[in-house]
Amino acid sequence: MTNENYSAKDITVLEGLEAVRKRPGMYIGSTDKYGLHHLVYEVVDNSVDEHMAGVGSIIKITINKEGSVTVEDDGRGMPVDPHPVYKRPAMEIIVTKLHAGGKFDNKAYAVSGGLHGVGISVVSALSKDMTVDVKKEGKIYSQSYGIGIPKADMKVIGTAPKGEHGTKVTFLPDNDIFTVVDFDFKTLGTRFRETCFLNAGLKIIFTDERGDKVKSETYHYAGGLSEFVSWLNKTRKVIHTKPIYFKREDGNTIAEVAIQYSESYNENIQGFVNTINTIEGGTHVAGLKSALTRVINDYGTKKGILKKGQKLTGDDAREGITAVISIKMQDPQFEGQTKTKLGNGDIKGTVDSMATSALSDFFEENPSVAKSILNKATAALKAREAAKKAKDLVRRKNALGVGSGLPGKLADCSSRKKELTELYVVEGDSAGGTAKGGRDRETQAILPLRGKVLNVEKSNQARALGSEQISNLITAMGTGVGESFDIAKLRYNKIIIMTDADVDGQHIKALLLTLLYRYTPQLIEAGHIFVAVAPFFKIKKGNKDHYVYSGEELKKKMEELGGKGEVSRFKGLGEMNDEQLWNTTMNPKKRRMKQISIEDAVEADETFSLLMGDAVAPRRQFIEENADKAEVDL
Ligand code: 1YM
Repeated sequence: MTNENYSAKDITVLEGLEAVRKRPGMYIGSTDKYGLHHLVYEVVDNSVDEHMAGVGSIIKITINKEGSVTVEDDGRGMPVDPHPVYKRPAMEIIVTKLHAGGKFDNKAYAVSGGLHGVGISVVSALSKDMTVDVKKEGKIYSQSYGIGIPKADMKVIGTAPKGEHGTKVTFLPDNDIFTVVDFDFKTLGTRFRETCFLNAGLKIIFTDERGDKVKSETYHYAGGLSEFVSWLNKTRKVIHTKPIYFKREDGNTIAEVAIQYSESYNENIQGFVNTINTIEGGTHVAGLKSALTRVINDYGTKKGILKKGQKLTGDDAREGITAVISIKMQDPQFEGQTKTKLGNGDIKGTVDSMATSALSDFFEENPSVAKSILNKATAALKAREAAKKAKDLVRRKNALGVGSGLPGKLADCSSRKKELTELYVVEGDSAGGTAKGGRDRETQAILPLRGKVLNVEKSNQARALGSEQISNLITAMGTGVGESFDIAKLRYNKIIIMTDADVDGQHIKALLLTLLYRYTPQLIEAGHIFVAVAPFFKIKKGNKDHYVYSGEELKKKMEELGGKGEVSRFKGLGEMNDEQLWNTTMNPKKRRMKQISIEDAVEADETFSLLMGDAVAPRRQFIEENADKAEVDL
């Protein structure tokens, strides 16, 4: 069959994929970086399903020199026999028909299915080229497609060595559809590592052949979720060596959980549903949290560790926890800003009761671990009570005096239309002064922060909230933190961090992002957090000033200006006057800003706990590996 010569039944096939090309967002979320990477996950999910079915064990993924991606597995090989209804090879139907129906839908084991879970036909519809090679029963079958249309019939192109079987898919994303077509090694690598942690024993070999130097990483974890939690805790001092682990089933729902407490003061619980990272949490995470609070309280009361009437809050019980919960279930419903929050109401109770029984058993059988966890939680409770006493004292003082309760350093804006307002959090009093002079008073508020921000990785919540800068920031934002967080109380639409472009500025930026990620992650998820981008150079030509934001832009601009112009480098915000700061960094019509995503914050946090945490060996390794990089890029 050629492109010019297809029959009536192929037309319906085309209509299906036509819909995908018309509205790609409906199938893969978007046509930006997110959607582009989603194509790879969609193909890899097929291979992971094979591993889950018990057949394949190695997946090789390669970003090829010309920008295409190859995914190769050692599973059974996609079926190639004629489809009973379409009378075409099954491979062709799977790759060219949206939601290949009939017997192909009965993949009972297939739960990796992705957030969009749309299948390989969507990838082929959105690819300029795609080739599928299948090794099966001694033969190698192959067929190529362009935007979802077969270029020719499936052919046997060789013999497969005895006992070898598997599927290899190579595809080149369509640059008419996607706004960007270059794959990011780190984004993909993070996902593949996660996939291997969630599928113990699966090996992924990931190679990037684009650069001068070929990059390759192998992910393979026999320990599964427990190893995942240990990996997440690699920079922390743990209070029990072996993670708590359990796996329970209830009807069609399987829950697998690993938990390990460290001396850290933070909580890091990651949820997965059918191997999809539920960044916004949801009912599975809620169920685990409620079980934890109950079991820890019950154990503490029963053993007399908690006095009569003493009760741990959820925050107390989770101080220093690192946990991963992975559930497999039928028909997950995703909600939330980024559709990464599990909504199925019944799952909360299911997970709660599974976790309650598993954790109670564990505590009974491991009293020394239970005791360390209770010590940690009661210390949190005491710190919280002490902080409350101090806060009440301050509150009483405020009640006696006048004022709004807002920090004295805050230069507020006048508009009460919240959607228009912005809070600039500025490093240093002097830059704060400049920002106050340069701002739009109606919509822009300025909060100067003096000196270093406290490292929340190394202090508990009470101490953090007791620090002047942190309490100023939280008060100015208005939302509160932890269990009393309320996004409706947010006082500004955008919170913009503005620091110098030097190492100190990077450091303060990382500290602030870590703080926001740990204490108010909801603000990041909802897209309220930004980082201001200050210019790097000023070019003076005649009486006109031009600002550029990188060395590359400088080169381009200088070429544009015919090589003439006097270049000066901005070192800090303080070097600019009010007007310059307004023109380059604060004027909403001209400024550059980076919206912070949870991934950015996670990265800042990981880098941070590495640099500031207790573990020495990984810190040394990180510094050695990054010694050639001038700064941590955020
Ligand atoms: C690099 C991408 O697609 N591997 C793959 C896909 C399938 C199978 C094996 C497979 C599944 C089944 C039986 C089954 C697919 N099968 C189907 C369909 N790798 C990649 N490996 N035999 C082989 O599910 O029963 C769709 S994909 F439709 F046949 F089930």
